[in-house]
Amino acid sequence: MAETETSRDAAELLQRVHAGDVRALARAVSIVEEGGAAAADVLSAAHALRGDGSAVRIGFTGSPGAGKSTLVDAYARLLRAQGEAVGIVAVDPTSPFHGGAILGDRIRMQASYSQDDGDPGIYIRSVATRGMLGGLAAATADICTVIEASGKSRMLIETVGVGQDEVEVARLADVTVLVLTPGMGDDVQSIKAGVMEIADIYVINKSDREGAERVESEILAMQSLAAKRGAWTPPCIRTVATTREGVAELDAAIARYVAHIQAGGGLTARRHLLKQGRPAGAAMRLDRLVLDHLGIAVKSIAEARKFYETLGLHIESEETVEHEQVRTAMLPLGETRIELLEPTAEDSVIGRYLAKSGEGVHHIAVHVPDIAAAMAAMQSAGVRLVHEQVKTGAGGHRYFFVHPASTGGVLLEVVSSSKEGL
Ligand SMILES: Nc1nc2c(ncn2[C@@H]2O[C@H](COP(=O)(O)OP(=O)(O)O)[C@@H](O)[C@H]2O)c(=O)[nH]1
Ligand SMILES: [Mg+2]
Repeated sequence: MAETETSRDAAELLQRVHAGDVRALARAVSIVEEGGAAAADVLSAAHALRGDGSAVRIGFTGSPGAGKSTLVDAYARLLRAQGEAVGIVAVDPTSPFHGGAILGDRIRMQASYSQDDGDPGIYIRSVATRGMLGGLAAATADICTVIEASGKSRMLIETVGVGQDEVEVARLADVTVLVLTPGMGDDVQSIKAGVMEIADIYVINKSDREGAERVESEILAMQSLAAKRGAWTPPCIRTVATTREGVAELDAAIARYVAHIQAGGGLTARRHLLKQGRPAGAAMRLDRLVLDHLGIAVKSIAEARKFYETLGLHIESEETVEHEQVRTAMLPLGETRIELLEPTAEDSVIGRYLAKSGEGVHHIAVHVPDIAAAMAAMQSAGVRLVHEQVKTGAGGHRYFFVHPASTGGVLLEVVSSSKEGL
């Protein structure tokens, strides 16, 4: 492939980023935010430079006002004292770019490090969330990649959100910290199950206030009811972000979790995958694994099918899966199939996916003969699963999902047919 003008420019820009030029980094991030061809060049230059691995990405999520910014600020200081180079990405999907919340965060955080003339070991960026092409999570991941090219070893990602946004941030973080507070009406029971489940670590911030114990006992009660999530039980850390109490304990918990996923090959495998494009689970030696289908989220099956029909494919079966609020169409393609997914409700998994990320590949599915064995193998390898239980779908087929944090960013469905592996 011939080197274009822009890819040469991008490589040069990234060399400056790598050498620690903060203005070059700010420009590179802006180019990626804007999207388009120049963004693709900057990203591939960033991937090339990032070398051995990405930084450890730590997501902080929770309700507005929980103290996420204050906690990120306190944790960044601790990491700097340990000699880590830190990148911070603040994402606020509820505010326009120049809105009060984000600006307030930015001023406070930058004031504390005086980034412009100060510590080159830290870089802070706020991310606009309106009108992000390709979705917020993808854009945030790309911005992380560029910042990591400047040699940052830790990325702290702050997301404000209710529901889907927490799940999105978890997709790109290695470690997800869910920040809760005593009182404020956000009883653990009122937090959607899907949000609680993404936490690798619970923080009860504002523990200087009444009620920290109650929140903690609610979490413990919930954990004793829930199915055990592999070998890791998310710990509860109490903090007072304003005085930095508990921040060292949070750091220790994060270190334990990183060691846990590394022991399972998690982080290393993820890095390996990013670098080499090889499957993370190679060491698990799952037998007779075949590609079952590629799931593509579309607005309309009727519209999308036209293209596939010009390719000579045809819809073999179509059905509505009520409990998932999705209509599916299967198109055989060689040994495998394409599955078109059209939401039947806006507030469904696929509906929200479309709103966030637009049409595109939603998941890939592999078929295994023995699904229970496949799940056990993944659990013992420390692979992160979306749910720790095999579910039964249409036609009695059985399935579970592997979290994108373990696969290099793609939601992976593992399926077996009804009679197998029982
Ligand atoms: N009492 C108390 N206040 C805190 C604590 N952490 C943060 N705050 C305050 O809570 C408010 C919201 O904090 P902020 O970090 O902006 O929350 P965010 O919206 O989650 O990012 C600010 O006024 C903080 O000073 C804490 O541990 N204890
Ligand atoms: Mg904040």
